[in-house]
Amino acid sequence: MTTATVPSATQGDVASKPLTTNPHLTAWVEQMARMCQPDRIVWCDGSEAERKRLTEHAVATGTLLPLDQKKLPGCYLHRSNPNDVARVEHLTFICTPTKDEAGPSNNWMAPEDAYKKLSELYAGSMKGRTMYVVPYVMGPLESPFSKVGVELTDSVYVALNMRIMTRMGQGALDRLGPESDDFNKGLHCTGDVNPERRFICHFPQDNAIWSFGSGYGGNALLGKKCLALRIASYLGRDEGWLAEHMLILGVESPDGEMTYVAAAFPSQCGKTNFAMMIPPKRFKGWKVWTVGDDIAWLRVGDDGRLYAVNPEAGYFGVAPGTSSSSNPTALKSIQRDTLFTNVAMTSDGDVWWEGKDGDIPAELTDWQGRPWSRGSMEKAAHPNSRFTAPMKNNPYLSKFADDPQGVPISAIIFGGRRADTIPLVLQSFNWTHGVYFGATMGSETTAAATGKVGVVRRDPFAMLPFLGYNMADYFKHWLSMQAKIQYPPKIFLVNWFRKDRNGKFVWPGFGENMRVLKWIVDRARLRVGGRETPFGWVPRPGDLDLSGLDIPTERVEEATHIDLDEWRRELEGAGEFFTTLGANVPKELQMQRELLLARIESIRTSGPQYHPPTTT
Ligand code: GTP
Ligand code: SPV
Ligand code: MN
Repeated sequence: MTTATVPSATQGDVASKPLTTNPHLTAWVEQMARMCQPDRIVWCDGSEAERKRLTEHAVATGTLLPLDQKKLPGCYLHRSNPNDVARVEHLTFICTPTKDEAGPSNNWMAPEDAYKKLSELYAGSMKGRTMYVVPYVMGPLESPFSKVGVELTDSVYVALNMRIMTRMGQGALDRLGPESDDFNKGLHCTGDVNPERRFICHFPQDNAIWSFGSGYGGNALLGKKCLALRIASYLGRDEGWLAEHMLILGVESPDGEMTYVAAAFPSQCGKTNFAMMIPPKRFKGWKVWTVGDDIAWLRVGDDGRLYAVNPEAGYFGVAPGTSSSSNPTALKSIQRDTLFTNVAMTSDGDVWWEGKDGDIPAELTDWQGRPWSRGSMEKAAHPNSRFTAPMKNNPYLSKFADDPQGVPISAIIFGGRRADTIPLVLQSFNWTHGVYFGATMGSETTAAATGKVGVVRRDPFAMLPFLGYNMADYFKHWLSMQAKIQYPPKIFLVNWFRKDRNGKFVWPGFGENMRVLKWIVDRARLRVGGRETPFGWVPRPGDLDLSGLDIPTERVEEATHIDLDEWRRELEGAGEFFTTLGANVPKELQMQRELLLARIESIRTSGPQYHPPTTT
């Protein structure tokens, strides 16, 4: 192991005594420490004094660079290893006893093989380093649905990020109590940040996560994708609830009526932006309140409605494209106590990224710490550069963001990044058809994961990289939820990313998505019309409020257009995808697909010329 580059302890990094007497926790920490052999163990209590200490240590050792503390108080920049800038789906494993349990859409390793392989990597890997013990809760501290986790990490950056993203510290230990062994055991070691020696392994049966060789985002902040989605989805199947890659928002009408909506879009496809939307002028008096921007835990309440809780306490948001016109709420949320990762820096200690407001600075330091000048062909900020901001910073944080029961959901929205085929908005005919929307979602790949960008792939429920068990069983689980929900949310499909012949987005998106959201809310409340198409309900002309929208009618038509040939290809693609998932894909979804295909055929063979619906 390379100890030469490892920083030595500073004052802020001195060993501490266990903050609990819980024998399960202390024994596990000792066992992991025997394997990793850190020089010292630091238990995190989540206090302000601790934040200060750890931050000073991170600055002293070069892990964090202070930004202009007058302009951006409490804000720091971190630069990750350039080979470690995104999630690594090909190195992420679900380690269930059988391969079939993980299913064909996941990478699988036998648990004993994974433990053995990673034990060898962990052995002595924290020599010369500190092991931080980071206790945390996913979900509000008082919620009966929340889950306790403990992450052992050699990264002070991870400890500081977990402090923002979760309820971290003494509160988690108090919640766990002196005797319970009901906590997720997360072990994270940055190792030598070698992609050849990088593994993110999940052991759902053991409620354990072992991550080695990456210090970035979802690979390293184990409460987020690893626990709150992969492990939680597995628990949800057994316990009758859903862990989803969804934002949660509340939309308030001028007369104070609140409607809650959850929406699943794949990584870098607009969740944070939608969750923080500022409605355009035309929608004076309307407000959108953020409950969550990435993850939703959905359960059926005693009143038969579906309730959503955001298990996180902060935003790990995409920086590029964030501006006062696209997302002013995010901009306000990152003015203080925010950690920036892989963005560019100005000479006066401010942050910068492509798509930020104002003139492009003439000179910058790029995300790798190199000088950068305007006009350079290279991006100054990495496309997956991020901010980590406390949700408390959000001026439009819902007052129910901390509610132990969550908020009642009236509509579920699925959406992807699709240059063609998928219209601006479509409502499903029923729950099964809505589950079909989710199960067959397609989206272009983005910089959130390593690999090629811009390739359309099936990403069911935006959960392809985040599901902790077999995809076909997950579809079944979604279908089975209908029987449990007395008042099921209405289900919609949206696409903000349709392009014209010149490759330009046809729909303006961002705040203008309020027009679509308004129709969705009104449909969910059964008070606006729609037109039936073979593939779902769409707004009739006049149903979408387009007043004040400064784009030609043809653009709206292009955005809402339904093309039978494109849909036939879409349905064929979905069929091929189902085949890859094995024989267990629920019959309801197979038949749904066949029904839709048959509708196209009957229009083609017997009907008059099909008139695609227009919304204008
Ligand atoms: P993850 O954090 O990776 O899960 O991403 P996310 O789903 O929260 O996506 P986010 O809101 O950060 O948006 C990702 C990218 O899509 C940013 O570059 C946005 O500027 C862009 N984007 C978001 N909403 C819209 C939209 O309505 N239209 C267009 N054209 N782009 C959008
Ligand atoms: C995503 O990729 O969906 C993210 C970022 O939200 S990460 O935490 O890295 O998974
Ligand atoms: Mn995400």
